[in-house]
Amino acid sequence: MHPENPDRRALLKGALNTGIVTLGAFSVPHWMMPALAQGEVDVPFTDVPDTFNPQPVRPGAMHFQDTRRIDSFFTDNDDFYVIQHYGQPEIDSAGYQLQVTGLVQRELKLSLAQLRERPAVEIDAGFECGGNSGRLFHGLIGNARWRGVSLRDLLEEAGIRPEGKEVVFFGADIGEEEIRGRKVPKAFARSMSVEDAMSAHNMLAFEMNGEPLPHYHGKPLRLLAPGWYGVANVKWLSQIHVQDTRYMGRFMGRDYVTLKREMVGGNERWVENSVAKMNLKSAIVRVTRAGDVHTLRGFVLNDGTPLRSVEVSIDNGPWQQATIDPQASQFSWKLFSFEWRDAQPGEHTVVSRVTDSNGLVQGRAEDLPERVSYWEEFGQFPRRVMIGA
Ligand SMILES: Nc1nc2c(c(=O)[nH]1)N[C@H]1C(S)=C(S)[C@@H](COP(=O)(O)O)O[C@H]1N2
Ligand SMILES: [Mo]
Repeated sequence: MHPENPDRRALLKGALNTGIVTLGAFSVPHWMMPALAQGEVDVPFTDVPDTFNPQPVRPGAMHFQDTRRIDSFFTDNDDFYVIQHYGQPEIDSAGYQLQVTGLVQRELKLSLAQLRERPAVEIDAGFECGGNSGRLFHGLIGNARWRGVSLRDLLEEAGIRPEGKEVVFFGADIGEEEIRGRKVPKAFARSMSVEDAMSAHNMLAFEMNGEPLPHYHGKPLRLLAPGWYGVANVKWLSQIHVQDTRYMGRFMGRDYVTLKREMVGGNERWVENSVAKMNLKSAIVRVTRAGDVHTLRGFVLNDGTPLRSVEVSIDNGPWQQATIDPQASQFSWKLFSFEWRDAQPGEHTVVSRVTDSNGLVQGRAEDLPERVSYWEEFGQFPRRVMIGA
């Protein structure tokens, strides 16, 4: 399935279990490695009722990844979470055209074939919905290898005029919104500043994990903005428009808006911000046991700032270094693991925290600024597990 190596996913699935292999508990060839090593069992959490039961992806529906079963660096396309607000439009790839309009030297209209003729770029990137949370076992998440064309190159070809300030990305999905008593058709849309849009990492993606972009994930073309929350990654992209004002719309100004109490130049104020770049976050999502050894596993997401460390603490004990999966790259998720060797029977609290190279530390939820609404939950996530005798 993967472009360079069809066995790659199988290898990746094996890679996370190497801790077990090196313990000498047993050894099997990588390509035969099951999701869990033989004799390795999941240890359920006791804090969240284990009734959460994500279903296979279905047309039109929202889909969660069951993070308690994460066993590979790349999320299968069928398992990558799915969210949309106006349904999933069917776009005929043959007739598809991307428009680039507004404050540019030359407006563009490009077919998928024309886009595919441009030099291709690839990046491993993971993201989560801005509404992801512990209630959902953080299941609104995924990590994939994306292939497409550089957004910056395309914008340079169109030539942003000096008065252009904001780049708006419109999806082909249209919903009816009632605004001030009037029902109007509105496309899903998000915008970013010209500076953010011109980041070298942004791409217009037409492939996901070596396959044409699946319908649910925006076929035939989506924006991929590495380091941003899911909402910025506009699916079924149909138009890119450059303008000289902020773009106002539901998903910029009304929904996906985080309300926080912050100090603003010495004054305490309630501040509203669009959900934008990802906050520094880690969470433990899986605990397994093989013999005497328990393994804590989790993920880190952030805006691409390099990391200094990921640590875990057990029962409020000292922070101990976890190991980051070496496949991690700047914008991918970073899977981590920690071998817990002296776990005593009984119920325990386990928690992770991540620190980036600027010294920013993932804080405890109770130490973060007061926040209304569930957007951007990125505080530490203590979990409870029961260790058997
Ligand atoms: N066109 C369009 N793009 C969209 C959305 C949408 O409703 N319409 N939802 C956004 C949100 S809120 C999220 S979290 C991500 C989810 O991307 P995925 O379904 O590929 O995981 O898509 C974003 N892009
Ligand atoms: Mo989202």
